[in-house]
Amino acid sequence: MLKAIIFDLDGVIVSTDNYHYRAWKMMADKEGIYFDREINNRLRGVSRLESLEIILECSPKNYSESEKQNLMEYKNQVYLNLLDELSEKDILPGILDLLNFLKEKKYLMAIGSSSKNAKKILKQIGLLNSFDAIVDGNDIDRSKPAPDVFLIAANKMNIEPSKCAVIEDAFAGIKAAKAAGMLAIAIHNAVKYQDADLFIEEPNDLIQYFNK
Ligand code: B16
Ligand code: MG
Repeated sequence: MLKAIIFDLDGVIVSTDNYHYRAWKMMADKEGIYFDREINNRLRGVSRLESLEIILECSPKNYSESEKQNLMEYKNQVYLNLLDELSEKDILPGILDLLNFLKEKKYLMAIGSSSKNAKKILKQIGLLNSFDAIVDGNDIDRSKPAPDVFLIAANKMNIEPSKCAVIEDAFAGIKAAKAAGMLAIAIHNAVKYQDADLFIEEPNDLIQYFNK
């Protein structure tokens, strides 16, 4: 019997994925590196450094560790400036109804995000105090597809992993949820991947599922 639901943040609760794209695109253009939305899709759920390494696959130049640090800082600064535009209006459709429904049904709820900016994002959209646990990129050494972020969230809620479900928009996140021994629910971009246990088109589908 499920007791807790762990939400991915970027791409599930709010579309910061487009801000990541715009910030990485500015960095790539500055460096003369080819970057498009298809490459951006590979960055979903993975850490900032791993994202940069994927983008640098298109560059003939070898970047030193300090150059990589500078590129990541540049990207993050652009990204943080873009995040200032975020507000409650950016919460994706159906998410608030789903959170209210789960709360009413007494499920515990957590955030499991690879982002080091997760708390800033949650504050901007007014959801910082809506979860029983928040685990983000600052709490982990290995990002998704490693199960760590979700296992720490389960531990913080004091719930066994097998009693948790994860809602994810990224392949790396679905793999991480499976590796954690949790029910993996795919939404948006992640529905392409067969590994998930449940596929939903919108948050309301999950309300229907729990009401069955
Ligand atoms: P940051 P999630 C992830 O968030 C993003 O999907 C991924 O594109 C990004 O590289 C990662 O956070 C790190 O973000 O640079 O803000 O630390 O989907 O796990 O909520
Ligand atoms: Mg995501």
